[in-house]
Amino acid sequence: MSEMVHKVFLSLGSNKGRRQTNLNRAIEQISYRIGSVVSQSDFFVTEPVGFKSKHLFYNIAICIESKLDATEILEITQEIEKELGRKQKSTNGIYHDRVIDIDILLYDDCIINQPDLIIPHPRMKERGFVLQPLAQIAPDLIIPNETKTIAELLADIC
Ligand code: PH2
Ligand code: MG
Ligand code: MG
Repeated sequence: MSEMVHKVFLSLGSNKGRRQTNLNRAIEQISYRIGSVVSQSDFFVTEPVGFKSKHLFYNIAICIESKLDATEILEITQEIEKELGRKQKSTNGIYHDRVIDIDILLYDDCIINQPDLIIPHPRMKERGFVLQPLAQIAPDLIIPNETKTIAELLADIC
């Protein structure tokens, strides 16, 4: 664990079970185990993207302050997903309905390219269900290696 406090943006989604409860439970666990939640978007109801399902998603973005490194955060978010009842991970890019999905979008200004962890999240720029909540809490943020703000990236895809 490093001493510094890191600013971390997460995207959360649920389209199975009690969706708002699932998200609230995840946020509670994140705040206990990863770091304090400094901002939280509204809940956005979104159509499933990349797979067919009749179950709409609830999506939110949160900003947390954490002393943990990115790999530790990944491990804990995966534990929380399991504890909340997530059974299946996406396999070969095939998505399934999920009780909870927690994705790390940004970790300070870091660029991380590990087999199991890519930051900034590689698909965040083209996903409305990520950018819309994120634009609510960080419209002027510019992600590493990008020139446009989150609000501008969102306008591009709208
Ligand atoms: N997550 C996915 C794939 N598709 N669609 C919506 N609307 N919201 C999500 O969170 C989502 C998705 C992969 O994690
Ligand atoms: Mg995801
Ligand atoms: Mg995920």
